Amino acid sequence: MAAEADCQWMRRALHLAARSRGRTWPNPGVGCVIVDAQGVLLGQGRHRRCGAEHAEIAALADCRARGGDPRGATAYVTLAPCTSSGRTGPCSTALITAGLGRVVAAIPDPVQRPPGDDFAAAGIVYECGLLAAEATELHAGFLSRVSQGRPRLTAKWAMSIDGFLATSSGDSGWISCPEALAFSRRHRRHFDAIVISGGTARADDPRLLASVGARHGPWRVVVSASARLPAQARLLAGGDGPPVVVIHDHRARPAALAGLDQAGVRLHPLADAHDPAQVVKALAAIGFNEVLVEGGGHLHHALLAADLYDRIECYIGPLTMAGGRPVATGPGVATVADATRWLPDRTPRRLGATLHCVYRRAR
Ligand code: AOF
Ligand code: ZN
Repeated sequence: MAAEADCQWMRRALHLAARSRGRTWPNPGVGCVIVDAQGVLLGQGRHRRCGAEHAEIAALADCRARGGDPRGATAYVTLAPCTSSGRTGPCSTALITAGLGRVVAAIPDPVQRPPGDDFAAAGIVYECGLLAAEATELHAGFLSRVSQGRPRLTAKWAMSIDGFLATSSGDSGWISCPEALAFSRRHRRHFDAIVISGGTARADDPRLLASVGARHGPWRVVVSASARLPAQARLLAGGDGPPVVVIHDHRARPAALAGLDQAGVRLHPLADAHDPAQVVKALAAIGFNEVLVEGGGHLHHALLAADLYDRIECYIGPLTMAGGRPVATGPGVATVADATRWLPDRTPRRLGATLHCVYRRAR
């Protein structure tokens, strides 16, 4: 049984790490806390963006800035310290040089050589596995991309009680209430990228921003084989929001591609942009760890049918349509036995008159 104090400090490191969600891709948003033998916090830090110092280095710097001495202290890290030099130096070496007495990691880093031998040689006690389930959830996108070559994929849709995304004529405004709209917009900032289909881009003309006028935030990705986006699309307007990527294929006309290129769009060609596996691979190749797919029905159908979603965030608005455009447009399974099973992730939350339900794929 892990000591309660150890759990508390690791929880603090996890909270710090959670603040980096959506900001560090392709890197994981790691958190680190340094505590002395008396149980006094000496310093804390987190990885804030790709290319910036790692969590351990930030925590050591914080410790020194507060006039603390990390010698003999314990470092709690949400992911095992790195042992190689990438954009920054190995954190294992920095911790050894700083003279720490003990390092506690929540989970191993699958792309790094484990630091245990280096720590042992330096006389540092090293433990890995504290609050592993929580850290695995927090770093799930990074772990999925580096271990399986795909980001963690979350589907998001707002539907009527009777299961429609839009009316038969395509009207989808105000299915949920203002509280739910505000929540779901802010919630976008926890993701590295927001993905929609070309059809949704043309029909709804969304900006896909995490807040009004946001310069930073998730990249905006449109999957459109033909790369057809109206020149006046709000996604392209202004040019000061987060980058826009269009994933397309040979069906795209050169003139359409040239127009997008001129508008500053990053073009990502595929052999077949209708193949969901290729799209997901492309998202991983760009470096996204956590991706939110906001529709529409054809894209949801393709990804559901290929069992490529890991999570679903479903908003149920307080209305019925008695028909309309379904969440997934396409042939479904033949029998209930063939249906895909999902685990409710938490108690549904009420946002005004809207229910927010989260499901996790039972893999
Ligand atoms: C850590 N602490 O805070 C993070 C780690 O290119 P670099 O130098 O930023 O290294 C990126 C790799 O470092 C990344 O792939 C992952 O394995 C690890 N991330 N490691 O010790 C941190 N963010
Ligand atoms: Zn590191």
